[in-house]
Amino acid sequence: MSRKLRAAVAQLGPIHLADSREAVVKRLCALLREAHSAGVKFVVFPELALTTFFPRYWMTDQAEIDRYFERDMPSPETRALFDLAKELGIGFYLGYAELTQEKGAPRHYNTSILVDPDGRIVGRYRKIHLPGHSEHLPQAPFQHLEKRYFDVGNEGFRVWRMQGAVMGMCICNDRRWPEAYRVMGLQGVEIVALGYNTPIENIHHREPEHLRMFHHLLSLQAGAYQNAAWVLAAAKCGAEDGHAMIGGSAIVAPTGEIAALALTEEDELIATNLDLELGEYLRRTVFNFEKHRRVEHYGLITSRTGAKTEV
Ligand code: CDV
Repeated sequence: MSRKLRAAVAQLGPIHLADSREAVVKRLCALLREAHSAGVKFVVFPELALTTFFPRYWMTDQAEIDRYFERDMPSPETRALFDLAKELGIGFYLGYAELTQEKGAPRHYNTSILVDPDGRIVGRYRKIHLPGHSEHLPQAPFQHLEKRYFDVGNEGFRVWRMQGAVMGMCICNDRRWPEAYRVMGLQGVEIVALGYNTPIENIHHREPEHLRMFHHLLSLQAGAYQNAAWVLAAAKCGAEDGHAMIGGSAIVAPTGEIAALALTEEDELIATNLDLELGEYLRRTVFNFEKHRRVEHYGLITSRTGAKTEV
């Protein structure tokens, strides 16, 4: 019997500093209704989907920073999204900034959750590959302060069984790291959900703009193919208060082929029927991990972080 799940990526256009959480949640709910009309059962929303991409702003007042974080999930403002998803019988992935307490101290994470069609949170992921910098770079066109505002995720790359599939999560910059997909691949992941906010400009060095989209799609396609998994990637994009970010939300098949691609830089839904058996021949043949992996030669991957040439 074939296993299919009709799934969608719900791309978001810009969220400006002046936009309230309530206004954003209304947009998420509109996309969820559109998904329902299209027969979709699982929806992926972007990274930090409730606010503007605030790591672009230098802030020193912790109270000001904490305004972008959620202390509870569902929060009073997101309750409507959970209720609607339950009413429509749709599971979803949502990215947001999480403020929690660990051993009596505040911790800040760039987090995503998996919510089942009954509105229950079944999985949580805290971003591990935090990009950017922690110091103020006054010469840069904008900041990328994820290393300042977030703690490194402390829960690893896990998978969960939901809606008949093995699902994993990662967030934005994680998609550029093969280790992220592989750790999920080794747990039999079938669907990798991820959200992202990728500025069109690289603040560290100038590069042609088209490379941002090329590297984004290259990373998704390689991760999908090499782990025989569907990859569902949702952008927050367009110009937020003048700061432009790439679109290119995509659904990538286990073959590495792009099954659906967003065309705009606005709120846009793209949907595909995920055939969960499509990756099986890859897992049986070229990527039969049990048969072909040679872990005795991979030690450096976990014992060494930076490259070191010893010859
Ligand atoms: N939000 C992100 O993680 N953004 C990063 C940076 C490096 C642009 C990304 O990988 O897209």
